[in-house]
Amino acid sequence: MKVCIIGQGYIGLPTAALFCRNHCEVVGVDISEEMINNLNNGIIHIEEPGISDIIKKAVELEVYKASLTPEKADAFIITVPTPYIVENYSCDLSYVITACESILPYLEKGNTVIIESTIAPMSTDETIKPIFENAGFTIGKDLYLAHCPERVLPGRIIEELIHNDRIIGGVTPECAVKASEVYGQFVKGDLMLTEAKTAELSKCMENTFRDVNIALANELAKICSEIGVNALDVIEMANKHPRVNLHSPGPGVGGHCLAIDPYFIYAKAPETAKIIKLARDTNNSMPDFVCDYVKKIIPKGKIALLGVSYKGNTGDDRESPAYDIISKLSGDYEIAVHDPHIDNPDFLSFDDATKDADLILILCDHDEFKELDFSLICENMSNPVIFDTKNIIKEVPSEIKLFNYGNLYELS
Ligand code: SAJ
Repeated sequence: MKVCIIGQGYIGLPTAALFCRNHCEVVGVDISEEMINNLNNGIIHIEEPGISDIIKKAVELEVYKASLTPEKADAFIITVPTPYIVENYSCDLSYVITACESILPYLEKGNTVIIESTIAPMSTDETIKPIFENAGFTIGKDLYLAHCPERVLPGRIIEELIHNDRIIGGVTPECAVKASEVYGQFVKGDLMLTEAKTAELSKCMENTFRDVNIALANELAKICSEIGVNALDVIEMANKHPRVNLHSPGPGVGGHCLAIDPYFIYAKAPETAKIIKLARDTNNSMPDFVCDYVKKIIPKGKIALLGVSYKGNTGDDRESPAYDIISKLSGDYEIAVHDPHIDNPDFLSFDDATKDADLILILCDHDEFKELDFSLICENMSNPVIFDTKNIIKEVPSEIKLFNYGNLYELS
């Protein structure tokens, strides 16, 4: 099978790798010339275990090729970003539409087209299907169109792409069958065949479920800091109940999924999707909450800010609440950023960031931050204080003062 994948990012490239490893030929298309050149030399641009080796080998064996333009293939998979439109929170389909239009000259009867990008409910039927119908195809008869959302966790993408169950939302039942044959090349999880609109809403709801639960944990952290209870203990105790799973509070919710997908549902039913919108607002309010407590801990001085990735052990900083926190604090404080997973000339080493700092502010749970060099901290800081918004520091020596969501009420 030959597969043409439009978009060689966090999902498109690992997906390409797995097709290659399972004896398919892949053309990976992207708009970035630099990325294409690198990929054709086996150099990848994402930090994700396992992918680099597969792509290197696939380039050598000439089963993977990156290109600026699509080619004829049996299946076309669209994995381009879908941001939200700031004014009305709706799903910005412009990249998906452009990608669909870009494959039109290469499409042949019998091909399968799959949209993997997360899209708002009804997008496939109302917006994407007409692009192909207007080009003369009859969907379900001579072209097969489906929405098959990805549902993988950064850091475990290869593992999850293979083993997670997969939603296959066909525009017609025939489309779902054809799309399932494509994923049958490498997916070992169940392939669940359904309608496109069901697939769209299921995907958005998965991330909304998590966003709402995180909002609940964040609201609990705020309540506890107000009334004088240890929020972390509450979560630990409550989670001993067999049917309770309180999530973890943090500095806010980042990433390209949880921070965006709930808006796609909200935009479709703004009068009804009240919990969904409130959860987004609560999570968006966390940078302010963090900044308020930073101000209570130190009114001015130097902050060593650890971690700007949106989640631990990735170099992905999309929608990271850290940037909001940096911009809110930088007027009043000297901010020294350290993030071992992000290549940025403005970021400092741990030693330089903490030198003469008044506060260490932890915003991300990278493994490197779980075991900090406390003796270096005591050497570098005259009055060492840590504010750990991710609850990753379990114990500190007596010379260091630790704040986390368990004891913020001491500052109220
Ligand atoms: N976070 C918290 N508290 C928690 C859990 C997470 O504050 O208890 C924060 C994280 O720090 C991060 C954000 O939420 O800023 C999102 O992290 P995440 O690990 O929950 O989610 P993503 O965006 O990396 O991946 C999600 C996953 N969805 C679900 O778990 C329902 C993944 O399976 C999806 O494939 C992915 O979104 C996607 O592509 O949609």
